[in-house]
Amino acid sequence: MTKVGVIMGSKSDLPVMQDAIDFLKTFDIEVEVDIVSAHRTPDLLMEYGKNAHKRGIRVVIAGAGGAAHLPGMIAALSPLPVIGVPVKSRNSIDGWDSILSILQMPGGVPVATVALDGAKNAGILAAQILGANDDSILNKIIDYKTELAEKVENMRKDI
Ligand code: RP5
Repeated sequence: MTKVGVIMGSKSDLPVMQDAIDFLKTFDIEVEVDIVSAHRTPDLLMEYGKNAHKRGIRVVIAGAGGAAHLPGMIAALSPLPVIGVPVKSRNSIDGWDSILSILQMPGGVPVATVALDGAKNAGILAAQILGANDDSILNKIIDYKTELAEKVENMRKDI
């Protein structure tokens, strides 16, 4: 079964990253969750980046705060698409450090970066990447977008 790998630099990132996990679960997409620290477990980072695709993972969502090297290093090592989630962590100045560390990748090594603490969008984007090649997921995305539009239509009726 196709899997999304959700990794983060610390358990302290989990409250943010949970939004991606929860979204993917509503789509019945298998999620493998782990903690991989670029700076504190560099050997694990190397192992994850080189091998994630060998066990069925097809998209990686990586979240980290502060000097956030995890998404970029996974993108350097892995053939998989990597979605980066900047996290406003306790060691972050104001979030910009994490945003820029994840966003400003050199040409050739892309990380699709979502908004600060924007893990839900990372989950949606991962589902859309899988949905490009899986009609059942694609149809769930279509339904999800219909629901979004209905919510706004209800707001318009209530105002
Ligand atoms: C980063 O440092 C982690 O991704 C986390 O956002 C931040 C703080 O980590 P802890 O001190 O909470 O373990 O590497």
